[in-house]
Amino acid sequence: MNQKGLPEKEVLTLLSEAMKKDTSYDKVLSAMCTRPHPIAVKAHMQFIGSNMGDFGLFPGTKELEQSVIKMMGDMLGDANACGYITTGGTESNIQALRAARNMSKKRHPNVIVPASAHFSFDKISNLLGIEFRKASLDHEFKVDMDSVEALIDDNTIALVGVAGSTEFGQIDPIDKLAKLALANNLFLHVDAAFGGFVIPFLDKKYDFDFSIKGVNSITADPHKMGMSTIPSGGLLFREESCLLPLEIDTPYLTIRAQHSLTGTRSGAAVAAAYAVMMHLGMEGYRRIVKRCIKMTDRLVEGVQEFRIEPLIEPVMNIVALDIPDLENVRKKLRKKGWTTSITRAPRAMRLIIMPHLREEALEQFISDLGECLK
Ligand code: 0PR
Repeated sequence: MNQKGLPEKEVLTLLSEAMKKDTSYDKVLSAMCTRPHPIAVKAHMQFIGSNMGDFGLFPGTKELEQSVIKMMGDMLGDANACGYITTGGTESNIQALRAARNMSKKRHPNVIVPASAHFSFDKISNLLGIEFRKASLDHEFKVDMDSVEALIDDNTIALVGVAGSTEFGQIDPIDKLAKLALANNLFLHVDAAFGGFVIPFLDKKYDFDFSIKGVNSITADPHKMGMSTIPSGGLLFREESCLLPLEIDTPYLTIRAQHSLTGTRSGAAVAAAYAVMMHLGMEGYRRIVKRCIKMTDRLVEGVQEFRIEPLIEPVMNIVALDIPDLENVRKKLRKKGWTTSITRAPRAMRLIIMPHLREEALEQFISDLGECLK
C-alpha cells in the first residue's frame, strides 16, 4: 500500500482501466449470472453497509430478508418455508447437506447425487466428510431412478435432485426421488440454483418444489435468473427444525444465535433481492423467462440450418449443441468475441441464453457460428 493516498479521481481511473479488461456481458453465452436489474443495483448501494451477520443492528434489513424468503417460498410451493439469503448456490448446498448430516446419527454418512450435480457437491464432500455417490443419468440426462435406488444403503442420509442442471438445464424426476426418500426415511434436497427462478415461469408445468411431499430443502439463487446482485443465493427449508442443527451461539452479538455459514454477510444482497422481486413480481419474471425461451428456440432453429442439433430438446434457456471439431469452433468463436462453454459428458457446446443477450446479438452469433463451422 502507498504511504500517501491517491486522489479519488486517480483511483477511479485505475478502476476504469481494470474494468476495461473485464468481459462485458454482451457476448457472453457461458454465464449463469447476468447484468443485475437496475433496481437491484440501487437497493444494493442503499444498503451497502448493512450486515446480516449481526442483524440485531439492522432489524429493517432483517424484515426485508424475511419478506424475500416468504416470496421465494410462495414461488416454490410453500409460503411458510424458512431460510436465509446465502452467498450463492454453493453455500446453500453446503448448508442444506450440513443440516441433513447434523440431524442424522450415522457415523459414515453418504449422500446420493446425480452425475449431473454441480461441482459444489465435490466441495461439500471434502468439507463435511460425507461420501457422495454419483447416480447415472438416463438418455435425457435426468437421474436414473434405478441407479439411485441401487446406491442407497444403511448409511445413506440424503438424496439430491437437480432442477435445472448446470450443463443441460434438465430437471430430475423430483416426484420419484421424493417417493424414494420418504420410503427410506431420507432427507431430499433440490438444487434449483438456476432453475428456481425459471421453472415456475415456464409454460410447461414441472413438479420440482415444496408442493411435492418429501422435498425438505431447496437452493434457488437470486443472483442467477433472479436478476439480483452478486452475492445472493437462497436456501429454503420446509421445516424450521432444519435450521436448528445449523445454530451457533453468538453471545457477544446483538443476536443470540446464527444459522448462516458466513459470519458477516451482505445486507445489500438482501435489499437487492427484495427490490427486484417486489418490482418485477411473478409477471415480470414470466416475461423475462418467456423472452429467454423464445431466443433459445430461435437459436436451435438457427443452428439446425447448419445441420447442428441439440443433445436434448432444451427444457429451459440452456442448450447443449453437438458440434464437430468443438474446440476449434469455440476458439474461432472466441476470436469473434463470443464466450461459450462445454458439457463434460458427452462433450458439447454449452450455451446459456441469459437476459443480457440481445436479439440482434443472437442473430450475429448464429451467423458467426455458421462461419466458424465452414
Ligand atoms: N448449483 C447449480 C445447479 C449451479 O449451476 C451452480 C452454479 C451452483 C449450484 C453453485 O452456485 P454458485 O456459483 O452461486 O455458488 N453454476 C454456474 C457454474 O458453475 C455458475 C456460474 C455463474 C458460472 C456465472 C459461470 C458464470 O460466469 O457453471
